[in-house]
Amino acid sequence: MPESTTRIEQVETFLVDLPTIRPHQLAMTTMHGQTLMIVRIRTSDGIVGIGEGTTIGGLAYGPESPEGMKLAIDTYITPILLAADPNRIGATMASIGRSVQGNNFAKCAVETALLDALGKRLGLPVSELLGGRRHDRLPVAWTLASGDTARDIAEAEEMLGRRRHNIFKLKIGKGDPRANVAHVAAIKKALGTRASVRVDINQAWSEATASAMLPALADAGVDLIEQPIHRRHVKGLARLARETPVAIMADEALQGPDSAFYLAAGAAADVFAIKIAQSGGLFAGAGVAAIAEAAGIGLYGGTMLEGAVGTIASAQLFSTFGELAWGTELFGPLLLTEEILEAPLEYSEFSLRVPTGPGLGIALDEGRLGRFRRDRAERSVHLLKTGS
Ligand code: MUC
Ligand code: MG
Repeated sequence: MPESTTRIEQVETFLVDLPTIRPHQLAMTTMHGQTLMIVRIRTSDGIVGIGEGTTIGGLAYGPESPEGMKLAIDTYITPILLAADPNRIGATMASIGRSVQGNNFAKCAVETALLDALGKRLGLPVSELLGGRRHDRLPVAWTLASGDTARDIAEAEEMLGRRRHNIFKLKIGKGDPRANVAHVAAIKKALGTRASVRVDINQAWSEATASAMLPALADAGVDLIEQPIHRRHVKGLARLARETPVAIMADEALQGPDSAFYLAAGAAADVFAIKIAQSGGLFAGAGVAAIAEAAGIGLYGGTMLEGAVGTIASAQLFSTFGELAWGTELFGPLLLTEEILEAPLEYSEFSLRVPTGPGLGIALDEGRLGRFRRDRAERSVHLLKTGS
């Protein structure tokens, strides 16, 4: 595209605090709410692109927090954007990359907003800017993480009954590993062949514990085991992948194409959880997927429990993959009590419909969003203080 006269006039960031429908218990934290960092990029032709950066439990999951993303964008990325050509996303992101190290989540939010704006300008969905859509609907897993076995089983039954999900990811790794395995076995026994049951240990076990527990998870009928040990221990993950009959998936170990190449070269995982934020953006996520495909590693569309904006940005990318052998877990908006879109996302028949409109194909409901903006709402102070 020739250099355009279109300019970026304004970059706005704000935080939105939303409650979750129930506590969400992971190995490293229990969530009671989710904070979305929304970025809006307004260009001189009147187009507004939106992006989102979200993580899990503030700084409990990884090195970036919503507050930190906002600061990185406001202080360091916005001056670069204000001098950039919004139609040249590759050059703009490269320029940001030269001045801002790390900060993958913040960069992903900005890249999403640039893609949304360009798609709107061209009248094309973001998927078409990323190589072209190959799937109109994506299978969506649900995470059972209430912390209570009976409640998780009841939740799974409800999802199966409504035909919303038939793939369940169980968050384990907190407390006694044997109790974790018993919890998983009880849920798989109750659901039988009606559902695929998978587990995510979120790095909580040592290699010795994982080596002792993984056969029992296999015996229980688990289909997929996600990030059992610390992300640094790539050789350990490779040993576990070799000795375990069930597929092993890398999540936290994947921090963009460089780590994907290292993991693939070391045969450290059978499946990659592609996350746009962890990868450093949608183009970097596509790079991770390309390495997986070249290495014969299965693809899974991961989430950072994003709200609707990050979820649809992910969906736009995942819809371009040839084969998504393990489906996706793009259920983030369903974990939140509030709808923040003008038109809700369509989840049915165990899948999510990828929007077809220009850009991301979604519109934020300003009124609803405003009620939960941290800079406007009294309520969010309470959410922040209590985490509930
Ligand atoms: C993770 O580690 O995969 C994805 C689903 C969920 O419940 O938590 C996330 C994070
Ligand atoms: Mg995970």
